[in-house]
Amino acid sequence: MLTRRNFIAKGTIAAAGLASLGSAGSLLANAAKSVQNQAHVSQEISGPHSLRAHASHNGFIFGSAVIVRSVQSDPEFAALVREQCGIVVPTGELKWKALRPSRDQYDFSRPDYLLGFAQRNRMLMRGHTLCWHESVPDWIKAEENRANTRQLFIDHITVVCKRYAGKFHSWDVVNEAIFPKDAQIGGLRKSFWFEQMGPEYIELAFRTAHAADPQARLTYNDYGVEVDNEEDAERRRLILDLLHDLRKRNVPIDAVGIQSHVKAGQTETFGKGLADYIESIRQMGLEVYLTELDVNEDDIASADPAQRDAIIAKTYTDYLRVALANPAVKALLTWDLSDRFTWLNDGPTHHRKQPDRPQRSLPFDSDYRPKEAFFALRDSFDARKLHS
Ligand code: 9MR
Repeated sequence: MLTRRNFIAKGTIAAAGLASLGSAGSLLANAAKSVQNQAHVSQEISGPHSLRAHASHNGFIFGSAVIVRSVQSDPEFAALVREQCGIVVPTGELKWKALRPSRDQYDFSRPDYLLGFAQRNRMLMRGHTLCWHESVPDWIKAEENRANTRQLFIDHITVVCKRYAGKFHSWDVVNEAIFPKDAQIGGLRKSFWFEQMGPEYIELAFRTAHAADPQARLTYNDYGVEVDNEEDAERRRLILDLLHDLRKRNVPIDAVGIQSHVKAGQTETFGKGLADYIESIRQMGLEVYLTELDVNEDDIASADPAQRDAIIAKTYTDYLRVALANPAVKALLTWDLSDRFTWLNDGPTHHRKQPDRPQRSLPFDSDYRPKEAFFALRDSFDARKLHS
C-alpha cells in the first residue's frame, strides 16, 4: 500500500506502472484510473499548493472539522491538518454532552488541546455549538434542573464563551433551530430549549455569548438550504425571517453557517435558490460560512471507486461554483478531512442504500491520500469569481 507521502512523490510513476498492467484486475485498473484522473494536475499539495493557501489567495479561510482524538493520537493525520487547514473546529467536543458530564462539571480537556494545536500552528478555531437539540445532557432533564433551565443555559454559555474569549474566530451559537414539521411559530423546532424557554432562547443565546466573548463572530448554523427544491426553499425563507427578526431587534449576530452536507447523484441542482439566499444574508450585513461541507455518495449506483470519485468531485465543483460566488462567503470547512473519520460511515449501516460500501466523501481517502475531490476543491477555489 502506498502511503500518503510516497503517493504524492511517486504519483505519476504509480499511474504509469498500474496503467501498463491493463486488464490485470479491476482493483488495479480502478486504482490506475483514479491516479491518472489526477495526473493532469500537480501532485504537490503542501505549502503554496495546499487548500489553505489556495483559499487564502481567493479571499477566504479553508479548514476542517476534526475529532480531537484523531489529532491527538495520529501524528500523520495531525500533519495533514497542519498542512491543509487555516481553521479547525471540533466535531463534538464543545457540545453540551461532551463538556458537561454533570451539572457541576466541565471537561474542557479536548477543546483545550485543539486550541493549543491550532495556536501552535497558526490556525484559527471555531466553536460548535452552544445550543443544539441533539446535545442535551440527561441531567438537565431531571426535575430539579428542568425548573432552572434558563439559568443553566445562561451559565453554560457564559462559562464556555469566557474560557475561550478572544481566542475563537467564531461560535456556532445556535444550531439547527428551524424544523417546519414541528409546526411551531416561525418554523422553529420543538427542541428541549424551545419547550423550556420558548422562541426567546435564540436571542438569549446570542446576547449571552456576546456579553461573554465580544470578539468571536456569532453564527446561526443550519442545514437543508442548498438545493433548488420546495423543501429547501421553505427552510431558506424561514431562516431569513428569523435573521431579519434578530437584526430588527439588534441581537448580536455576525454570520450564518450553511452546513453544506450535499448529495451526489441526485437530480436536484444547486442554483438560484442558494445564490439568492447568500445574497439576502449579505444584504443584511452578515458573513456566510460553509461550515460542514461533505458529499454523501449513497445515491451513486456505480461500485467503481474511480467513477464514484469523479461524480463526488463534480458535486463539489457544482456546489462551490454557486456557493463561493458571493464575497460574503468568508470561510469554508469540510466536515472532517479524511474518509477515515467521516460521520457518514458512523453507526449502523443496514438503512443505507449501499450498506457494505464505506463512503468516499472527503478530499482525502482513509490513507490520507488526496482524491479527485481534493483537486476539485482546489480548482473551485481558484475559479472563484466574486460578483460584488
Ligand atoms: O459528526 C458529528 C458526529 O461525530 C457526532 O457523533 C454527532 C453527534 O454529536 O454530530 C455530528 O456532527 C453534526 C453536527 O454537529 C451538526 N450538523 C450535522 C453533523 C453530522 O451529523
